[in-house]
Amino acid sequence: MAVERTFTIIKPGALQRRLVGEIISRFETKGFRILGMKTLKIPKEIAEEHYKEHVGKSFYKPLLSYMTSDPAVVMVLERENAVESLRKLAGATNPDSAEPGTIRGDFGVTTKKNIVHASDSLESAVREIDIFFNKNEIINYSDSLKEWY
Ligand code: 3AN
Repeated sequence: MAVERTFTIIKPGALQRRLVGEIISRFETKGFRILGMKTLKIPKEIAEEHYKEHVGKSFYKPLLSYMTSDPAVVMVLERENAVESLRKLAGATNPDSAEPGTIRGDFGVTTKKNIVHASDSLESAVREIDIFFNKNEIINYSDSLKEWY
């Protein structure tokens, strides 16, 4: 299976609820390498670019307002089959439908303010990483754990 990069936003609600460590821990234990990570208050124009496919939908304005209200953590993650794997880890959009054991299933309370974003395709991942990261903020590396034994 191919090694891929994907993109996640740990959304403002997760920071407010002090869930960031718990969520990152799930990424790591699932074997994702963290290639890039930063905290930022997402500027409105960036949120608009990221969510442009949802312009005009009923939840678009509240979504923008939520995503720009407080800081979020954005990350570039890498592993085999990263896009599908992260979507599974995140769970269904509606937390009531999300399976227990998924991030949204375990911590999500409302669809409107769900707590993580995960790219839905390789194409989206490339686009979204480019929106949020400069090239020099992404560090490419491989696992060197064996050297420690
Ligand atoms: P996902 O994040 O699972 O890919 P999308 O891309 O359909 O889902 O929606 C983007 C975000 O918009 C969701 N994470 C959620 O916060 C919000 N959203 C989607 N559908 C609804 C809805 N029916 N009601 C309220 N908010 C929604």
